This record gives sequence, structure tokens and C-alpha cells, in this order.
Amino acid sequence: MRVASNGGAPNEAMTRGSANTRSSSVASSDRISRRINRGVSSRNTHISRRLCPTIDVVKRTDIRNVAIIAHVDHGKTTLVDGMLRQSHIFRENQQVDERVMDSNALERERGITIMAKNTAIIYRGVKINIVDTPGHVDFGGEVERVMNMVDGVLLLVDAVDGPMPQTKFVLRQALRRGHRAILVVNKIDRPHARPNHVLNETFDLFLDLGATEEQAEFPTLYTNAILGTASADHRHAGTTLEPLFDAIIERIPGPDVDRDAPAQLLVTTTTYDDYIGRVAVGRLQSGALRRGQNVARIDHQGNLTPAKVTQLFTFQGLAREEVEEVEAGDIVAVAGIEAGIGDTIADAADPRPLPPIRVEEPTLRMSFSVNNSPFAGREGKFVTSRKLRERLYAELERDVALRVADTDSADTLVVSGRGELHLAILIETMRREGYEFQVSRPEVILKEVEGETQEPYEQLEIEVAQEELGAVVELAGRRRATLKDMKYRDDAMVHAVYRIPTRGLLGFRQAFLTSTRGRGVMNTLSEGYGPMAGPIATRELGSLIAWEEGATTTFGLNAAQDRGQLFLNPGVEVYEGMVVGQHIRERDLEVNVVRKKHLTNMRSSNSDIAAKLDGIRELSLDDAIEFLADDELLEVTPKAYRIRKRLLTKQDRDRAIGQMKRAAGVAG
Ligand SMILES: Nc1nc2c(ncn2[C@@H]2O[C@H](COP(=O)(O)OP(=O)(O)OP(=O)(O)O)[C@@H](O)[C@H]2O)c(=O)[nH]1
Ligand SMILES: [Mg+2]
Repeated sequence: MRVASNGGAPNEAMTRGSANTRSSSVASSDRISRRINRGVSSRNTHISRRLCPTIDVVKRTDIRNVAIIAHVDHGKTTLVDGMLRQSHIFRENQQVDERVMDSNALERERGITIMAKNTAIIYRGVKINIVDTPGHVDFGGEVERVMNMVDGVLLLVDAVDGPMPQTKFVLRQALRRGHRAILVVNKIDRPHARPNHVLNETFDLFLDLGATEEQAEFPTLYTNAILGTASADHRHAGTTLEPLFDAIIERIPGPDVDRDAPAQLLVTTTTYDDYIGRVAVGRLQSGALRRGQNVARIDHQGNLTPAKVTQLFTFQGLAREEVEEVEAGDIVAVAGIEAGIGDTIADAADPRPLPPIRVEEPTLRMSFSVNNSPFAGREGKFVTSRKLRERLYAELERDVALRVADTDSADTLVVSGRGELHLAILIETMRREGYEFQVSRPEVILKEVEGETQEPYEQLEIEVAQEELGAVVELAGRRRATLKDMKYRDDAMVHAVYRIPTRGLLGFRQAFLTSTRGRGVMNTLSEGYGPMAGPIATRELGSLIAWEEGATTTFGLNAAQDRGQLFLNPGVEVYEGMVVGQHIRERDLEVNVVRKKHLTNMRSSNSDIAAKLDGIRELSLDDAIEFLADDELLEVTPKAYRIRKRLLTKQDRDRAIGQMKRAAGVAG
């Protein structure tokens, strides 16, 4: 028999056929809840001891650890709202924001979850630790990292859309860890909901992903997360989430623990608190932790550092509750230890590391360098290479899917991530903290496989109207996508699946949205590495470049707008070599956007002037990153994004082009 402690993979123990001890949990529920609320766990009442020849492994019946996983937007965070509401975490009449777990400013602005977060509720005396995870493909690392905290998952699937690419990714992570799932078909209220179809498709997905027989026998609930209702029968809407809570208690096993083994906790999240400093969050795998206890921090290299637990917390609704002692099986927050993600906090007397967290390698990278534009140092608080370096390395402690590397130049670091959004969120976060720097165009990370250079590929799923298909097929073809499957649907939409080099996806989104007039839906899923696909021209049009320094004028912009799509409004400070728009042709073009009109006796009114400028497209950060060409950089400051040529003067750029041509042997 395998055991969960002593360095074994934490959740492997969960795959053992273990008896369901639900009855004991319900019997002692009230008592346990009181104990949990006091933070003192009982040694005898809530644990059903199971006999094991060597080590005492027991199953806690008073706890369930569950993650909510799904494709983006299928309603995970909304469902958590409902679960919190119905467990009476909030006071009567308390005003609670929608999607309360999306607490970070960028999450609220973008309406998506970016970081996985913990909460907990008590249901019939059982504490349910819930981890809300992001569904966007770029934050897949968050899902991977929390899989070791839980013993099962709620797999949400939209009742209309059915399983989507990221459903496959997250379910694969869960099944791999041996977790059991509960299928939650959400948004059952949507018109055209097709619950049976979605159930069948999801069942097929389980089989495709190699689910064991036990995993494939998942219970299914049909929910409206907004109203907070669940029902086992899709023909009859539920009235509360109770059927879901019951399914969690019944289906998700309680944690198997060896409470007499030395303490081991794998740090899965770290946060910072102004009062108590670094807080490390993870599941206590074995043993117990007490306030004031001496422990050892074991890092990735196996180095041991003595440390002391200054404070201990468990989760309770949206808050952390301070406790004196925690027993294995619960998810805890520990203060006083400078631990990073993946470190083990272990018993000082018998320190044993847990297996590190493994996540898929990043596929995209970009350089972050000190700002050297003519406007450098004007707007940022932190501008030096030292500050930039410190900040980027600090990010690694929070984000397991990110990589940072130094380069030959002290002013430049290379940052690798899962996708453009992953890197964009980091850039935006740093900008808001007062950092100023510049980044390069993202590029894919190549790999040597058996002497051959390979590049990353993705599965691209698109849904477009039939009349827009032609343009999209052409676009995908230019980017070396190969068609795998295409289905015409009854509603005049087409669903197509491609395999495409990640390189071909850079800058794809904007072109795709233009081709489908903003209505197309695209989703991607990493497919690993494959042979190089040949050249791909991702930027088809050149840039309009400011000719000289000054503030943009309506007059200058007006004259330039015939040459392409402008990005700037009048009155914006620009410098020579700064990109102000997109040319209508392939090559770059210098334009004078700061030109002033010669004074005449007649002065036009402002409204008159403004009327002449049309279609200025102000770029968001994501747009700007997508727009960047290889010879351009994005300058990021707390106040602005500016796209610039790496070489600012036309003379330098012409010389560089000449050199390139000569090197390629095509000059003269
Ligand atoms: N009609 C309907 N809409 C829902 C339901 N559940 C969630 N939504 C809506 O779906 C949208 C996405 O909800 P979220 O809870 O943010 O989805 P999510 O899965 O957490 O998204 P990510 O964390 O970004 O992956 C929101 O506009 C919700 O109001 C539901 O049961 N019915
Ligand atoms: Mg969410």
C-alpha cells in the first residue's frame, strides 16, 4: 500500500480505493464545525483511522479540498459567489461585489480570473476548501500549481458551448493527478442550452484523456451559478446549491493524512501582507504545525534554512482565521517564513522535501530592458536595471509558469511565459507599481530535439459565420495552419480546428477579429513541439513613424491619416522614431505629425478641426504588444505606452537595412 507522506507524490494516495467515510463526518458534524471554527482540530472525533502495516494513514472526513476548473468564462467565480452566499459567509444585507474572488484590480477590469485563490465554507460540519482557478489558457500554470492542494475538482462546462480547448487542458491536469471530478453543467438557463449533448461530449473527453473507470463515473449537476441553483436533473431547475455541496461531500474524498509523520507543507501560493510579511499558502501534507514552531524551509536545490512559524491561519470565507495549530489535510497560510512557491516547509527535527511543483514550460519570451528612449526617466518611479531585475526575479516567487534570465547586457533580461496575455499582465502590473522599462516583440521559444530545431504548436479552434470563413481560411493558411476538422452547423456557423505554429498566432487575434468583424471566437491549446513550419510573415503592414520631436497637432495628424491608421490623438508628446500609426503599405514611412499650420487670419474652431480626424485607434497594451515588429520596442511607463523603432533616426535605420541586405548577399 502506498502512503501519502514521506516524499511520495502527495495525491497519489488518493487514487487508492479508499472507503468512503461520509457517515462519520455527518454524525459528528456540529462538533467538528465548532472545533474548526476555533481552529483547534480534534485528534479523535473526526478521523477514521485505517490500518496500515507501516504507517498510520487516516482519512479526514471533516475536510474536502476541491478546485473549480473550466474553460474561460464558463462561470467558476460566479459559482463560488453562490457557494459563499449560501454558506452564510456574508452578513445579512452586506453588499457583496459580483465575482468577489476576482479581487485584484486587473481581474476586475478585464472580467477574468488571473490568479488561483482560496476560500472555504462549512457545510453540514464539513469544511470545504475551495480553490477558484483561472480559465484563460495563458494562466494554465495556475491550475497546474493548485492541483496538489486538492483531492478533487468541480469541472464546469457551459451548457451551450460544451467542452472547449481549455476544458481539455484543465481536466487533463486533474485526471493526471488521480483526482475525481464532479461535472457541473453551468448556465443551464441560457437559451439553446443542450445539457445532454454537453454531458455526452464531456464524457467522451474523459475517455479521450484516459480517465480510469472510477474517474469516468462522475456525477453531473446542472447549475445556474448566477441564481445559485443546482439540480441533478436538467429538466427541473434546482432551488439551492445543496445538491452540489452534497455531491462534494460524497464524491470528493477527504484527505489521507499521516498525522504522526513529520510536518510537510508544499508552498503553493505566496502573498505579502503589510503587517505580517510573507505568507506561504499550501496544504499541510502530513504532521501538524503550531504557532511558534521551529521548522525548516527546503528550497528547490534542497538547501535547508531554519525558520519559525510566527502565525498560522486557515481559510474561512473571504478571510483568514488565525489558529494555534493545524493538522494535516487542511490548507493553511503560514507567516514568518521567506518561502517561495515549490519550497517545502518541514519539521525542523526531521526535514523531508515534497516533490516540487511541475508546470509546462513557457513557449513565448520577450526582453525587458531599461528604458533608453528620449523620454526615459520622466514618468517612472523605478527606472534602473537593478530595480527592474529585482522586480522580475521577485515575480518568480509568485508565478510558477514564468521564467526570468539575465543576458549579456546588464540592462536587458529575458522573460518567458505562457502567452501574450500572461506577459501583458506582468507588464501592466509593473507599470502600475511605478516601473518604467521597454519590452520587445514576443518570440516563440525554440527547442533542440534530437539534433533538430523545433517550435511550439497549438491547436486553434475557431467559430465563425459561414460568410466569413473564406477570409479566415486564407489568414490561417498564410500563418501555416493545417486544417484538422471542420463542421458546418445548423445556425450558419462553422467550427474549425487547426494545428498552427505558435509563431503564426502572434498578431493573429487582431487580424482574426478584423476578418470576422469582431464576431469570431477563437481558442487555443498548447500541442507541444514539432518541426519548424517555415517562414511566416506576421506583420504585413509597416509603421508610420514620427519624424521629429514635439506634440502632435491636428494639422499634422490630418495630413498623415491618409497614409494609414493613426494611434495618437492631437496634443500627445512624441519623439523622433516613435511609432504613431500603421502604414497602409508593407514598408515603414516617416510622417510629420507635429507640423503646425501656418498662421492665417482665419482660425478654425476646435470642433471644426476635430471633425477632420477620423478613426484614431488608441492601442491597449495587448494591442500594442501584438502590433510590435522585430525592430520595434514598446516603452512602458506609469503614464503611457509608446511604440518606438529600436533605431530612432531614419539614417540609422536605413544603414541597418543596407547592412542586412549586404549580409544577405542581395545588395547592389
Ligand atoms: N446566464 C448565465 N450566465 C452566467 C452563469 N454563470 C456565470 N455567468 C456569467 O458568465 C460570465 C463569466 O463568469 P465568471 O464567473 O467570471 O467565469 P469564470 O469561469 O470565473 O471566468 P475565468 O475565471 O476568467 O475563467 C459572467 O458574465 C457571469 O455573469 C449562469 O449560470 N448563467
Ligand atoms: Mg473566474
